Amino acid sequence: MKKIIITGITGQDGSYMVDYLLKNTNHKVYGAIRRLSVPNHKNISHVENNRFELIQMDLSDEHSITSCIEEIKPDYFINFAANSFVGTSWKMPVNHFQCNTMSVLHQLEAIRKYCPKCHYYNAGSSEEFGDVLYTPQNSIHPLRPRSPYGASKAAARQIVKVWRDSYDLYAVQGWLFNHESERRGEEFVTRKITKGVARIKKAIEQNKEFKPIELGNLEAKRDWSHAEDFVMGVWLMLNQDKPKDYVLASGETHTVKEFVDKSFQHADLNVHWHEEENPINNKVLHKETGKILLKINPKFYRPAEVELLLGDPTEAQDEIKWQKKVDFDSLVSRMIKNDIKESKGNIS
Ligand code: G4F
Repeated sequence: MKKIIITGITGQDGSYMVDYLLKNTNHKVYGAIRRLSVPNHKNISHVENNRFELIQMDLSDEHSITSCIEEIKPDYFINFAANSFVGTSWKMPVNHFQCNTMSVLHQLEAIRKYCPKCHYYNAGSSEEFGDVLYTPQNSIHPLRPRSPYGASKAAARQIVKVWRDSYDLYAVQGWLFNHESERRGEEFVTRKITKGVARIKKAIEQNKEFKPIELGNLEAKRDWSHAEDFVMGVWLMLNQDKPKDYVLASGETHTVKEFVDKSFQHADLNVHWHEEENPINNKVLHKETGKILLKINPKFYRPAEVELLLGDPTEAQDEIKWQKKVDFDSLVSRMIKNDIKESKGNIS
């Protein structure tokens, strides 16, 4: 039985990865968790399988990384753990480099010493492209990050490349464009929107007061996919004859505003936009009651924004036979349906 370590197991990608591996392989999966005072295991609470085991590993602690790798000697190591919220990376940049960059170095060093045949994956990001030079972005687009988060991932990419080239390791870092789901954290814009729309729908139905959703830049364009499609792509990237980094993306781009519109539409709420020259004054109003459902709060604007992301997944489609299954409309529909079901009268 092969052994796989996954970090970030309680997050969106880690939890979908463990579901995918338990269903599609016979391998043993070790889910690495960090002790927290308030445990958050919601995304893996459904996993019951004797091929799944939780282990303790803290990415900020080199010793804990090295000792897990030395003891288990995994055949695969999938590093999904990261500080992944771009917005906070300006507030804690050092922490982002420790978690997203230095820990990759410690993981690769331990793999080199104790299990050099291990296939290693580190989660890369379209944020590495940043201030894009052309569209759509592919694997030869230069790295021009616009945030400490993007810089930390771009630096990790260089480490993965150098360790691959220097020690002949099977080490890869895919460029994953935005990927969302019913398990997405609520600080990311998609889940913030779908949770907010579900909360407001419930309040309107119960004739209760509610607070509008507050967002920042609605004109930013993102290439959104479903996370389930991406974990399949990561597994493909890990199982080729030779290691190579691929772009995973839907190949479509939409503004945050379009995501908002689609969310209200799937929640069956009739809305219209009140738009002014200064976008800070834009609002979404409920057609029937005239109430404000969404407004802009400048605090959610970023010091530097990546305005447009659009990925070119052709190489992944052609060379590793990766295909997405969930389109933009189905993604929003699934998230909205899930959040309406979960909202259960929580209208504060
Ligand atoms: O959902 P977001 O926070 O995701 P972002 O920054 O694109 O990063 C995500 O995707 C990356 C891949 O491209 C990952 F590497 C990264 O870890 C993460 O998963 O923001 C999306 C867009 C941004 O342009 C942001 O300015 O939405 C805009 N936005 C507008 N109002 C907002 C808000 N973002 C958030 N989080 N909250 C808002 O209120």
